[in-house]
Amino acid sequence: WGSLGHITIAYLASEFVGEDTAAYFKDLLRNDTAHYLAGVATWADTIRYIKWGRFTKNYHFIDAKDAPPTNCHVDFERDCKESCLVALIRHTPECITDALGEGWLRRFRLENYTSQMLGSDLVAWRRNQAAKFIIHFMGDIHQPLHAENVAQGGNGIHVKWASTELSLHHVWDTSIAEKLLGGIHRQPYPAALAWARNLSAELAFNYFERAAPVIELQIARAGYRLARWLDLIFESIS
Ligand code: DCM
Ligand code: DCM
Ligand code: DCM
Ligand code: ZN
Ligand code: ZN
Repeated sequence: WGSLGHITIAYLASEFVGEDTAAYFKDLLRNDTAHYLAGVATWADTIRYIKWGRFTKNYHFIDAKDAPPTNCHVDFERDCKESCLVALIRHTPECITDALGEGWLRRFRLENYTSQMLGSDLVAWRRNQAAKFIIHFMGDIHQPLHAENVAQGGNGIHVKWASTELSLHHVWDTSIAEKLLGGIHRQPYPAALAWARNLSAELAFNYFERAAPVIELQIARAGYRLARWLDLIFESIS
């Protein structure tokens, strides 16, 4: 998701968590306001682009090698190599048992962020970081194109959106949600490049009307599930 999606999911989660869970995460994230989850929801996207955080770039998705639209499912054995989105949140770190190469310990410590949070020996800044990854990845795991291999999650599918050429991935990450919430206004695409649009698939006229409810449902699920997940983490360690 784009920022709007992640922030919305985090606000939803803060509506649903228990009081004690909220107090715990406000303390951990050093933020006593209503924005304590929303304020860190996009942090994982900001560190993808800086040197030390580059290893987390591929953590935001899992490439399910299924066959949509006839057969849609994630197969953990098939789709998750040494690290993937699902493994980051899952409690049992099955998927990284094959990652016994160099740097295994470091990868292990950074990969399964839920396991990290449940451990008692985690230094405070790492616990803080693990929480921020969980808040973000619980969102991404609900973006359908973040769990699909075809055209790298739709990044290679070019479509027309409000006379602009965008990837289908971007439309699902950002454009539909922004339109739904009356978001930003886009400049018309430069006329000189207009001819290039015939490379693009024309989205069905009612694509927005059909996709928007799916996105709303996924955002709602992500927010509610994130809240329950944080509650369970808090209950386990308290
Ligand atoms: N690293 C990290 N989080 C940071 C800073 C760095 O995960 N905030 C990465 C880069 C380090 C590696 O983790 O080389 C190991 O860090 P450490 O030696 O602090 O465990
Ligand atoms: N962090 C770190 N080492 C750095 C930079 C950041 O360990 N050189 C960690 C600490 C926090 C997170 O990254 O978990 C960012 O923290 P903050 O937003 O409070 O700066
Ligand atoms: N992405 C994805 N599946 C892939 C590759 C990328 O879901 N196989 C996501 C990650 C980012 C967006 O697509 O949200 C753009 O990725 P990148 O910046 O790596 O091109
Ligand atoms: Zn995305
Ligand atoms: Zn992400």
